[in-house]
Formats: sequence, C-alpha cells, structure tokens
Amino acid sequence: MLIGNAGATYWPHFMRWRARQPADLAEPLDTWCREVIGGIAERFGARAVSPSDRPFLPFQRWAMRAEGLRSSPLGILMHPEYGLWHAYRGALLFDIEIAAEAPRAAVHLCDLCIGKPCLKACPVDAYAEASFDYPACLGHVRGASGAACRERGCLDRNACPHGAAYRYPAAVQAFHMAASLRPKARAA
Ligand code: B12
Repeated sequence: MLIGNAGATYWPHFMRWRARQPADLAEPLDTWCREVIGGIAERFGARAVSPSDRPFLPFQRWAMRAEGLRSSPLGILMHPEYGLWHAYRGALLFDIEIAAEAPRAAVHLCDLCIGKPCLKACPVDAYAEASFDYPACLGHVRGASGAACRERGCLDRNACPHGAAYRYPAAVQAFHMAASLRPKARAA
C-alpha cells in the first residue's frame, strides 16, 4: 500500500512537527514520514518502508502498477490530475494479500504533449530523453547561475503545464532541491 502526497498539503503539518525538533536534525522529512507511517504500520500489523531505504526499493515501479502511471521525460511519474506534483513517502507491506481492483491505465499526458516544454527549460540540458545528467544538474544548481533552481525548484519540472493547482510553493521546492543537493542525496 503506497502512501504519498499530491500537492503540498502535507507541508504545514510537517512544519509544525519540525518546529519542535532540533535545528540540526538530519533528513527531517524522512524522519517525520517514518514516524507517522511507522505508527500507522504498527496499528495495522504492517511493515513500513521508505523511498530512502537502502538498497532503494522500486517505488516508481510499484506506483506504475498501483496507479497505471507512466514516466514523464524527466523520470518523474506523470499523474493525470496531479501532473508532476506528487511523491511517495512510504509504503506498508502486509503478510496477507489484500484484494484490490486492477488499475485502469491512466491517460498519459506526455503522449499528448507536442511542445515538451519540460525538455527545454534546463540551462544545462540535464534531462535528455531517457537519461538524467546528475553531475551537470548539480554543477549548475550549486553554482552562481543556479539561484532560480535553488529558490524555486527544477526549471524543467516547473515548465510542465499539467497539475498546476498542485504545484509545490517555492519554499517547498527549495527544501526538496536542497535535499537532493546534499552529498548523500536522498530525493524527495
Ligand atoms: C536516487 C534518486 C534520485 C537521484 C537520481 C540519481 C540517478 N541518476 O540515479 C537524484 C538525487 C538526482 C534524484 C533527484 C530527484 N528526484 Co529522485 N529518487 C531517487 C530514489 C531515492 C531512488 C531511485 C532508484 O534508484 N530506485 C530504485 C529502482 C529499483 O526503482 P524503480 O522504481 O524501478 O526505478 C525507477 C527510477 O530509478 C527511475 N529513474 C531513473 N533515473 C531517474 C532520475 C530521476 C531524476 C528520477 C526522478 C527517476 C529516475 O526509473 C526507474 C524505472 O521507473 C527514488 C525513490 C525510490 N526508492 O525509488 C527517488 C524518486 C524517484 N525521486 C523523486 C523526485 C521527485 C526527485 C526530484 C524531482 C526531487 C526534487 N529535487 O524536487 C529530483 C529530480 C531532479 C531535480 N534536480 O529536481 C520521486 C519521484 C516521484 C514521482 N512522482 O515519480 C521519487 C520516487 C522519491 C519520492 N519520494 O517519491 N532522485
């Protein structure tokens, strides 16, 4: 059972919890999610796992099966309603099988997109069709000309017109960008 956020409605709840934690707490969002989702897992006799657990678990493949989603050219899964503005915060693993309806294949909005603005906004072309040039992205975002990415998030992701109502506010995007820039980056 996958657990995640669509849009940034989790943010104020996370911020309230964050205010009660030590300022130097490492990986605060992961810690909060593990705490909340771990508590739910205990109540239902499940085991909680996180997208940051090592070795990485195939969250995106699970989501493709669960929701009938497909990948955008950026590697982020495209949702018919939320666009690129959704992420996975954990999953509950059960020993028993739970009956669930097979998902209907979602309309893949990227197939209908002619201009592909998501592949045109990055100043260093970090996203090129089937690959992601992480060193190029890091170099640019950490550098003097990367202020826009650091303050408002990935320019390619923001160029996508879908799910605009769910777009994360700048502060939330800046938080996630800072997390993926840290040496042992854990994406969010
Ligand atoms: C490692 C990682 C990264 C690395 C990628 C390094 C690399 N070149 O491999 C870095 C740090 C660059 C990264 C960045 C981002 N990531 Co990331 N990342 C992951 C992580 C932790 C592991 C991926 C993995 O290896 N999975 C293991 C394999 C076995 O699982 P899989 O499902 O079969 O694998 C799929 C992915 O690997 C995907 N893939 C391959 N290359 C890339 C590259 C990128 C950038 C992405 C997003 C996916 C992707 O293709 C596979 C088949 O579908 C996942 C969480 C997870 N556990 O999956 C998040 C995850 C893929 N990331 C996510 C996100 C949102 C981002 C960022 C947008 C975060 C941000 N900054 O705001 C950025 C994108 C870049 C940017 N500058 O904005 C989300 C995607 C959600 C979605 N809707 O699909 C995930 C699922 C985390 C989450 N909490 O939901 N990420």
